[in-house]
Amino acid sequence: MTPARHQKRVFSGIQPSGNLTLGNYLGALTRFVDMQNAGIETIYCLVDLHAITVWQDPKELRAATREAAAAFLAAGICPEKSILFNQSQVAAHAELAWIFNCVTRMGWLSRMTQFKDKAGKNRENASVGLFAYPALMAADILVYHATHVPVGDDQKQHLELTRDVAIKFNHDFEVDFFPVIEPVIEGTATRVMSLRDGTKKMSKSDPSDMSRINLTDSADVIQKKLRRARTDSEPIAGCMKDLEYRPEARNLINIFAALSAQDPDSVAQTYEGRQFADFKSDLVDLAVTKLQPISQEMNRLTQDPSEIDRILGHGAEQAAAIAEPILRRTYEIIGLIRSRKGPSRIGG
Ligand code: AQP
Repeated sequence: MTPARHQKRVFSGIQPSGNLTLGNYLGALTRFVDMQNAGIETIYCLVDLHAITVWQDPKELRAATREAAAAFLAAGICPEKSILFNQSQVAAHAELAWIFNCVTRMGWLSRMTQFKDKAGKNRENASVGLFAYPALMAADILVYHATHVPVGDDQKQHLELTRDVAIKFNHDFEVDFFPVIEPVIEGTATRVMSLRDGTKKMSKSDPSDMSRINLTDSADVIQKKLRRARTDSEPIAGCMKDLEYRPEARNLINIFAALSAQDPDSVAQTYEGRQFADFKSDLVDLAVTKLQPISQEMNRLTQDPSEIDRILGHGAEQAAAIAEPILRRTYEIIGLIRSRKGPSRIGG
């Protein structure tokens, strides 16, 4: 349970590890905007330190970070209502992550399926950062004493680890300091699947660009990708239960439902008995109508990188002002002496 003394505070992040996808948009960004507009305190972060757990070209990383910031803004994140910044500008994330590396157990990290997936067969060659990724994620959240974390379904295991870190820290040092967070995994599109394989998550690092819709895709590209999206030869069934063993069909119906704010069963009912060609043509119209204003706004915003940097810098100052006292108190609890402010700490 979240201790009552912790006020409700939302934190979440997205890696600037490539073009943001429809999965990031439906599973995360739209939820971020909803929480912001519900008047809750919201802190959103481009987690660039997570992105470098696998190789990133420096020039592309900088561009992807600005582009991801533009996606947040274009999707409706407002810097006057939410704190928006990139992780590496607030040193407290990395500092608390080291402490959490010493709280987290090897066994916990060894069980993380994302590490297994991303490291693949060649684990010996994976970075230590990729292995320790969930401890940094716990630090991202707990350095703000965040209580609620909206994410897609794939992050569930990492959030359970964040809870374990908070519980172990509080137990080891006999304090009630870090909140035990609530994952917020809600909506019809908590796991958007690849357009090429309905059993695999849509991911920005999938080698096939045809597997995903990027938020920067033009109307023509969206049309091409959705028309070529894998389906089966059966007509559409009238309810989701009857699509249980048809993952590609389920995925496209779920995407339609999420984009049109409908229940998946009512979408299935509307198209019952029809072939996928008709359905896909309506899905293209819907996706283009919803996504084109976002990509156009992203395009406009990325023309002015200094304005994006200004927004991120301002957000980093606000974020550091919240994180610094929490980090300072963490040091005290552990017994680490900290007698002066860090030289380059923003807002500390
Ligand atoms: N396919 C998805 N469906 C629903 N939600 C998704 N998210 C990601 N993919 C989907 C959610 O987006 C948020 C940010 O995720 P991330 O980019 O930081 O990392 P990820 O989950 O590893 O996403 P990717 O696209 O697969 O990135 P890469 O390829 O770089 O690893 C999270 O809330 C996530 O759940």
